[in-house]
Amino acid sequence: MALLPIVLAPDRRLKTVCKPVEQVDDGVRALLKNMLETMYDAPGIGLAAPQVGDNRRLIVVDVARDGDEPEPYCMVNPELRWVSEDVVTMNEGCLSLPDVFVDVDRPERVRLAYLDENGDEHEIEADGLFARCIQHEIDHLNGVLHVDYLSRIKRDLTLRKLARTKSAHLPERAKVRA
Ligand code: K1U
Ligand code: ZN
Repeated sequence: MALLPIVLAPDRRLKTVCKPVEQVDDGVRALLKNMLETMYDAPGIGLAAPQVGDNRRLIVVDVARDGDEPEPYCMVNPELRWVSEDVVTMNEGCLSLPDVFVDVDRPERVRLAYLDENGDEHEIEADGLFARCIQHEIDHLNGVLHVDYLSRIKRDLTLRKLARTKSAHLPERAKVRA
């Protein structure tokens, strides 16, 4: 297993629409495992493949509370099938935009279909933080960041500030190249 470097904004890899996975093979399973390890280490409650520089439709999520049993989900080609009319607002963070928190309105409940790490199909309903995190991660697969919900002027200001401070958030070994 390996910890993967997390791609920080601004970066074109975070603005790309990811490609569907055609076959859930050992390579995909290894990437999902490394993504889970990277997410727990960050720490975070979700992670999408473009955040580790891969452009396939893969996400991992675990919203279990500290001290509870982990509840990891590996999702391949996740697809929203239904969203509730009730919308809730939450202040969201993002591992690719450290220290940037944005109020985002999202449907409170969703139904989605996905393949697991064995290629088996699932259709589940999610609510609360689980639904929130799934929607945030699916946004990543479509090249959408939480700052894209801000007005253009606020988003541009935030991204410009991040570009200036980006090297402060990079691991030491990456700073020579940055
Ligand atoms: O995709 C990401 O950038 C991960 C992100 C997911 C997310 C956060 C908040 C709302 C929706 C989706 C994070 O995990 S940011 C870190 C975070 O929220 C957290 C970290 C430790 C404990 C609890 C939460
Ligand atoms: Zn994010």
